[in-house]
Order: sequence, then structure tokens, then C-alpha cells
Amino acid sequence: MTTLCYAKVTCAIGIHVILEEIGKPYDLKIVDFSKAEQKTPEYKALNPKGKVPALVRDDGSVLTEFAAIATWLSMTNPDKHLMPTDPEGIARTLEALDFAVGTLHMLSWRLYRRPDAYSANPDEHDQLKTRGKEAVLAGLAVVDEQLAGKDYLVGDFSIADAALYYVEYWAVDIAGWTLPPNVQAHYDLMKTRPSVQASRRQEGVA
Ligand SMILES: N[C@@H](CCC(=O)N[C@@H](CS)C(=O)NCC(=O)O)C(=O)O
Repeated sequence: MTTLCYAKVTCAIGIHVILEEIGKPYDLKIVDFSKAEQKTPEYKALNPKGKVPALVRDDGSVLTEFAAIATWLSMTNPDKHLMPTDPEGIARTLEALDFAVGTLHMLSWRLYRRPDAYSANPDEHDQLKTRGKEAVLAGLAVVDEQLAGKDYLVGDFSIADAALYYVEYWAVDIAGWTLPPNVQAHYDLMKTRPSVQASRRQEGVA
């Protein structure tokens, strides 16, 4: 059965949401970061990158990278309408998805959350964290303008919203920051979706 390898408080929750939106049976395999299980030979045999999410598909093959997994799930479940089908809609969805994953998460949040990955000098960590926070909030200000007058990023709910959702979750529930108004409204709306509620429940998010 399709299995999502995930860890708590990670971007994998966005893929978890997408699997719940699809509604087909799947398994969850927790990778315990507190025990560094992502670095074990067993997990690296599955995903040599030592990261989550990783999706083990029905044929046993493993797919990694949020954007690739989300796009594949969307395209193999076309009846769920998780992405537009016209070229403009596809491009706009991937544009928003990549901004959430590539810029908000990888370039910005990671700086806030993992300053040790950028400097071995603890004296520099506070400054790096501040730069990371500023970068996330600057990015969310751009998203706020994109969301003006809209419920979701592109048309109806799409895989891009699942990506933005996990950044919102981190910003609010983990960091305790205040979101700009349209982003907060998007986060509130996301939390009304049964897929989001189920994934939060299963991952123990309040
Ligand atoms: N580019 C990857 C990023 C995945 C990633 O950075 N995952 C983090 C959790 S949010 C992780 O597994 N970190 C484990 C580690 O750094 O040891 C993607 O889009 O899936």
C-alpha cells in the first residue's frame, strides 16, 4: 500500500493533507527525528537523502521531494481536482507551490529553525534566526497580496494550498508569529477542511 514516511512538525504534513484529500487507503511510517532515524542506514536505504517526506508507492518505488510527490499524487488522481489542467492553471499552481517550498521553507524557515546548519558559531545563531524570521514574514506578505479577495491560491483548493498550509502551521503553532490577514484567513479556512483536521489529529497537532 502507498506509505508516507513522515516526521512530526515537518513539511510531510502537507503531503499527509493531500493523501487525505484523495481519500484512498494509505499507511503512515513515522521517522523519529529525536532518535535521528532519518540518518540510519535502514531509512537511507529507502531515501538516501535522509529527509521526509518520502512516498513508497504501490510498486515499491520511492518518490521524494514535496513538489514531485504532490504533483504525482495530483496527476494520478485526476478526479480529485487537486490541480488545474490548463497550462496557465498548472503553471500558477507550481509557481505558488515552489514559492512555499523553495522560498518560504527551504530558504527562509530553515534559516530560522536550523541556524546551526549555516554557522557552527552559536554566537551567530540569533542573528541567523532573525534573518530567517524576516524572510518568512516578507514572503508571507507577498502571499498575502496574492490571496486578496480569494479563498485559495489558484482557483479552488490545490496542492499549492497544502504547501502553504504547512508553512502557516509552523509560523503560527511552532513559532507563534502573527500572520498577515489574508494568510491567516487562508490558514483558518484550511483548518476547516476534513483532510487537515484528520492529518493534524493523526500527527498529534492540537
Ligand atoms: N526539498 C525537500 C525538503 C525536505 C526536508 O527538508 N525535510 C525536512 C523536514 S521539513 C527533513 O527531513 N529534515 C531532516 C534533516 O534535515 O535531518 C522536499 O521538498 O521534500
